[in-house]
Amino acid sequence: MKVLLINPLTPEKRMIHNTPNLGLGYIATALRKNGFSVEVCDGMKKGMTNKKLIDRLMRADYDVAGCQVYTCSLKESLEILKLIKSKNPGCITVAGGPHPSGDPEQVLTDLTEADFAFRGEAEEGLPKLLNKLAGHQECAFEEIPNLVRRDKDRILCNPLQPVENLDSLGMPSWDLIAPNEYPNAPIGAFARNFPLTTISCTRGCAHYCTFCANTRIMGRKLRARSSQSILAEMQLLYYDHGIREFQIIDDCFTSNRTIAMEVCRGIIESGMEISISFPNGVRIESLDEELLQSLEQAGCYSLGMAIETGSQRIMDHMRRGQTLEMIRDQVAMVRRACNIRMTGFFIIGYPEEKVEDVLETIRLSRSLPFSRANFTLWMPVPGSEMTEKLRKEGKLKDVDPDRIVINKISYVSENMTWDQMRKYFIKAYAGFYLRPAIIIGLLREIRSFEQFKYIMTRVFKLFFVKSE
Ligand code: B12
Ligand code: SF4
Repeated sequence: MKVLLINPLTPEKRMIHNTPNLGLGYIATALRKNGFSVEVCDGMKKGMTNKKLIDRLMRADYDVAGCQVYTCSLKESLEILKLIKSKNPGCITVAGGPHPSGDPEQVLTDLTEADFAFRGEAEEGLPKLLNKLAGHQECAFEEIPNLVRRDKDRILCNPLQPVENLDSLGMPSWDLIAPNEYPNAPIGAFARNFPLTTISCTRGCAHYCTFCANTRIMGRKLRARSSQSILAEMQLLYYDHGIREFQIIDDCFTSNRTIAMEVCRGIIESGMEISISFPNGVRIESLDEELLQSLEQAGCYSLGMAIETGSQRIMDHMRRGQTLEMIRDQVAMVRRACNIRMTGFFIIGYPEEKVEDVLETIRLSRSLPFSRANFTLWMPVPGSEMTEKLRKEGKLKDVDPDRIVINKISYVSENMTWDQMRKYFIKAYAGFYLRPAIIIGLLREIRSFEQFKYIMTRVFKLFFVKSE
C-alpha cells in the first residue's frame, strides 16, 4: 500500500514560521516499519504551492491519503480530501493532527470526505488500521488506539491512549522532512545558526491550564525519550544533515530534569558545536541554577518563558498554579545564573480578562529583564477547557476556524471590544519593543539581509495588516 501524507497550506496562508513536520515524519517511520511506502507532501516546504500539491494528488497513485489538520486549515483539508475522493474514489482517507485531537467527536462531521480520523498520536493506530483494512492483520476497530470512525449514524472515538515507550518509535523519517527542504524561517525570528531543525524529546504535560489543548494531543502524562535516543538523533542530524541549531519544541522539556541534565552532559561530551533554543515557553518553576548552567554549556542561548499574564486574578483563573511573586523571583534567578536570553510569552484577550488585566500584563512584560516578548491573542483552540466552556454556553458560534492563528482576533471577550483587543495587542508589542535597549539588542542579532527582510515582514504583518 502506498501512503501519501499531506499538510495542506495555501500560499495565502503560508505561515511565518516553517519548520520540518515532525508529526508526519514520525508517522512515516511507523508506516515504513510496517512495510508501507510513504511520501510526504508538506505545504510548508520551500517552493511548495497549492498547484504543486494538487498536481501531486492528481497522479492518484496512492492507496491511502493522510491529512494533517490544524483548525486554521480545516477548510483546505476538506477541499483536498474532496479532490482526492473525486480523482481517486478507492483511496482511504484519514485525518489527524491538532484539530481532530481537540475535536474528535465533530471532525468526521466537518470532514465529510475523511473515512477515518485519529485523535492524538497515530504511530501505533494508523499502521494497525491500514493492516486491518489490507487484510494483513485481524483486530477490532475498538482495539486501534486513538481511532475515530463512523458507525452508521454515530461517530465513535476510541479513548486517548498515549504511546508508552517513546524510544520504540525511532526517529522521524528525516529523509522525507529534510530540514534543507524548508525555508530558513525558524520559530522566533532570531535563530543563531543555520541549518536548523526542530526536535521533539518529550511528549505530554501534567498541567491543567484552561487555555491550552496540548494535553488533548499528547496526554496528561509527561513522557520522555531516553537521553541516548535524543543524543543519537542529534548526532544524526549534526553529521548527516549538517544541523547546527536545534529548536526543542516540547511543552515541558525542563520538567524532566534528569533527562534534561543527561542530554546536556551528552552534548557537552560529544563535542558537537551546536546552539539550542526553546521556542515554546517552559514552565518557569522547572528551572534551577545548575540546570540553566548545563543548558548554557550545551549551547542553549534562548529560552521561552511561559508567563501568560501579569494579573494574579487571571493567572488563578487560567489554573497556572503560579504566583507573580514566584515569576519575578525565578526570572531574576535565571538572569543571575546564566546569559541565556529570555523571551516572555503572554496571552492577550483571555475570555475573563478586563482592560486592567491586560494593562497589568503589559506592565509586567516591561518590568522583567526579557530581551523579547511574544504576545498571542487568545484563540479558542478546540479541546481547551475554556473553549469547551464557551462552546457549551453557545458563545463560539461565530468563530471562523481560519482565524485560529496567533495574530488574528478570533474571539472577543465580553469585557472588551474588538477595537480594544487590537489596540492593546499593538500597545503590548510597541510598549515592549520600542525601547532603546531592546532595539539595540535586536539590531545586534541581525546576521544577514535575509534575516532583516524576514523580521521586517513580521513587523509589517503585525502592525499594518488589518486583522478584521
Ligand atoms: C512545533 C509546532 C509548530 C511548528 C511546526 C508545525 C508543523 N507543521 O509540524 C510551526 C512553528 C511551523 C507551527 C505553526 C503553527 N502552529 Co503550531 N505547534 C507546534 C507545537 C509546539 C508542537 C507540534 C509538534 O511538532 N509536535 C510533535 C509531533 C510529533 O506531534 P504532532 O505534530 O502533534 O503529530 C502527532 C499527532 O498530532 C498525530 N498527527 C499529526 N499529523 C497527522 C496526520 C495524520 C494523517 C494522522 C493520522 C495523525 C497525525 O500523530 C502525530 C504523531 O504522534 C504544537 C503544540 C503541541 N504541544 O502540540 C503547536 C500547535 C500544534 N500549533 C498550533 C497553531 C495554532 C499553529 C499555527 C496556526 C500558528 C500560526 N502561525 O498562527 C501554525 C499552523 C501551521 C500548520 N498548519 O502547519 C496549535 C494548533 C491548534 C489547532 N487546533 O489548530 C498548537 C496545538 C499550539 C496551540 N497554541 O494550541 N507550529
Ligand atoms: S500551557 Fe503548557 S503547562 Fe499549561 S497545560 Fe499547556 S502545555 Fe501544559
